[in-house]
Amino acid sequence: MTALAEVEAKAAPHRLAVFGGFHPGAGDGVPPGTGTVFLLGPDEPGFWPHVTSEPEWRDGRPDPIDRWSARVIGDLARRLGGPALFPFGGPPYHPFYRWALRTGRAWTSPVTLLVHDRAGLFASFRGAILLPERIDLPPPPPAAPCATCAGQPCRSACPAGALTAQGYDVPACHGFLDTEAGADCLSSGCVVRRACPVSQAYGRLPGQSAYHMRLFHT
Ligand code: B12
Ligand code: SF4
Ligand code: SF4
Repeated sequence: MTALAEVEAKAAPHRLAVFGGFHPGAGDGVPPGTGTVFLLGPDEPGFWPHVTSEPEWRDGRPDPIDRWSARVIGDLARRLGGPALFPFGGPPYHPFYRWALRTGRAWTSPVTLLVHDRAGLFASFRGAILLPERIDLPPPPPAAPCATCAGQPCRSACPAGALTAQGYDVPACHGFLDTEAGADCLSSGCVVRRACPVSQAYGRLPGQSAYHMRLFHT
């Protein structure tokens, strides 16, 4: 019988952490016969130097991080006895946002992006592992960090007013990124995601954000 500690131990050498798990039911969009879903995310600090020293980053072909995730998490899942699913490769997409909410370790933030108990607004997932057993999971935190967050800086951080309680105005964000003032978001990551105190304690490097922002804004 697999235990959470075994999944964590097998993921750790790849600088991946278990960002939560849940026992799926009808309506979760998970294949029948799945007892437990684990979501994996970057284990910071250290994920970015690790992944950029791997073969996929150095071979010069497109989508190195997604190809690395498919290889490493696919292999991990096989060794643990189940399939892996990924947030990329769509449309259609597997509902990672909804699955993150199901773990009880991520919540819809005041600006609609996910906020995670460890990664804050830098929540992101590299893949999911689906195992047939129903594995014991620790109880999730009692509340989102937002409940006690002084001033909720995410609400007013976007210089373009693109990410607010009303949701994400994607064209406004891209419009701002095309201006000179958008260089900070492109090189260091979304100001809203960086404003969150939980994000700040996570240890994510600006280089990783710059890579994803470049893909987002091409
Ligand atoms: C399409 C998509 C986008 C689109 C549209 C987002 C949107 N408004 O829904 C665009 C291209 C705009 C986008 C942008 C980004 N995204 Co995006 N995106 C996705 C993707 C691939 C599919 C979402 C989907 O349609 N799923 C299908 C439906 C059926 O599943 P769902 O879980 O129910 O989908 C829900 C979410 O979309 C959610 N939602 C609602 N409002 C918003 C607003 C935002 C900003 C997001 C991200 C989601 C979201 O509501 C949907 C319905 O319940 C997911 C990965 C995935 N497989 O889910 C990532 C994902 C949601 N994105 C993610 C990320 C990291 C980003 C970026 C921050 C990338 C970056 N630069 O690093 C940017 C935002 C730019 C910024 N300001 O920094 C993360 C989660 C981030 C978070 N903390 O919430 C995910 C889970 C990918 C991952 N690998 O972890 N994204
Ligand atoms: S800045 Fe505060 S309110 Fe906003 S997502 Fe982070 S913890 Fe929640
Ligand atoms: S990337 Fe910059 S412009 Fe876009 S939502 Fe984040 S802070 Fe606003």
